[in-house]
Amino acid sequence: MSTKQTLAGVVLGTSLLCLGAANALAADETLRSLAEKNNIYIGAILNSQWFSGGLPGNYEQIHKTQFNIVVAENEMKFDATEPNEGQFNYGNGDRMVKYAKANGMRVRGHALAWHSQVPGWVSQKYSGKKNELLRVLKNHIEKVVGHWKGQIDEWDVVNEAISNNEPMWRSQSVWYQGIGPEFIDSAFVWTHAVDPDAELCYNDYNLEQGINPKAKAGFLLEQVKRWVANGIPITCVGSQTHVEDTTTDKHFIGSPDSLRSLAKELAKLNIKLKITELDIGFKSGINVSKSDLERQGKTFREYLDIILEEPNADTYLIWGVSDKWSWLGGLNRQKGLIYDDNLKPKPAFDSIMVRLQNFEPPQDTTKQDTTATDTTKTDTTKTDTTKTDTTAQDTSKQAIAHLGSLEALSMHFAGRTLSVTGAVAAKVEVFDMQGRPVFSAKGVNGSVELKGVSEGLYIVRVRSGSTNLTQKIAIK
Ligand code: 9MR
Repeated sequence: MSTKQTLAGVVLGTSLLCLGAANALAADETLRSLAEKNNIYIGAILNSQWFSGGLPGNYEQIHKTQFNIVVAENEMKFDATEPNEGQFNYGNGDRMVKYAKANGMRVRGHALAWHSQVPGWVSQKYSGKKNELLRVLKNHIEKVVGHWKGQIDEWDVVNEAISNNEPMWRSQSVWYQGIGPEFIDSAFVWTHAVDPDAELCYNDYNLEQGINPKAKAGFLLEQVKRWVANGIPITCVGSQTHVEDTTTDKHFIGSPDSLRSLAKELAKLNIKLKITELDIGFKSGINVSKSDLERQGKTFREYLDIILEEPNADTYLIWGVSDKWSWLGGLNRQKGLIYDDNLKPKPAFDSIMVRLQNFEPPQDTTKQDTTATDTTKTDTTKTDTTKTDTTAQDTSKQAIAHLGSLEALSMHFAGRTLSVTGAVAAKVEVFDMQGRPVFSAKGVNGSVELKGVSEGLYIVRVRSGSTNLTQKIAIK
């Protein structure tokens, strides 16, 4: 058992004891192993200091042990990847991708079209020149996305394009000023054309502050509806979720409930919600008490619940590892992460760990399997990985009749070999996480090898008669 886990166990005290010692102290349990059991991604950025070798060795050890998704704090942004026109710099990004692959992690790319961290040459040469800006942005996307094609699982294609106050497009942006809001549509189309397998997100902050038309997320929802209706290849919304605990009576602006409402609205559009930059900071300068840290842990847990419980939510990514290396000081906030200055787990770490240990997927028999009729849709099967899905056409009675003397339909994996029991001449289909078919076999009795399916997460669907069984799997 690592020192970190021992400490976490000590800090947890009585609440943990209720869970039973064997469960709480399982030797190899990490956030990562528990996230994988729950079919979600949990992650933290690689801080910029990691790229210059400025972090202690236990930082990386913690990072790769506890997390299974990674994003670079600054190293894939426009100013880092194309500091001068046409001169591309992929060194740091390549290092991160190599690290991620070596440690079996999913990779986020952040960010392609953003008003900030755009190098000076863009506005100096091309401010207000629409055609030139379109050319520059298209070329940037084609080169950067092309360089990491197949290696970056999801891109923040557009970041922070909505203004903070009254919801409208952010006008202080070289892209918006010169091109208009259609730079967003174009960025998605260009990215998809280069890497059609990547998930493509719109990413922004303050999305946990309500979905009414006057809130930022309400405005965004209208845009997402339009993008979907127009065939713009967006697959996800990233909620940065930089939250402040004010320690006043009204502790938080925004709430997990609001973000959950956004997830539910996005599900109707078959778009995923991801938490991409979570931190829950306190105002700088105040004394943060033990109970403040416990409340912070509870809030971390409440945001995690959305990812565990909403079928179209799969990612919980924290904007930093330790409070020692955090951007929050620049925002006049402090102590917003789950490890303290000495890389020791905080109560927030424990809250997340305990929740992952105890989460039971809801026994929800009314869940709709959207992959059954439309393979381009959101995966709504995430939390329902073991049950027979008989809901697509309310076929439960037929399913029971069909099963007759058969055992219940089930599937098991050994490497790439899928064994099906309880089925006669089953149809086996495998979809990637965007719902695209990657493998299919008919007439399966017993087992089948999933040939040609590369490493990654997939949804497997087995159909036998009128019975469907879907399960999320990781091919390693
Ligand atoms: O953490 C990043 C910090 O090191 C940079 O100085 C800053 C510059 O804009 O960007 C920070 O990351 C931001 C992210 O890229 C987009 N969402 C807000 C993040 C925190 O500011």
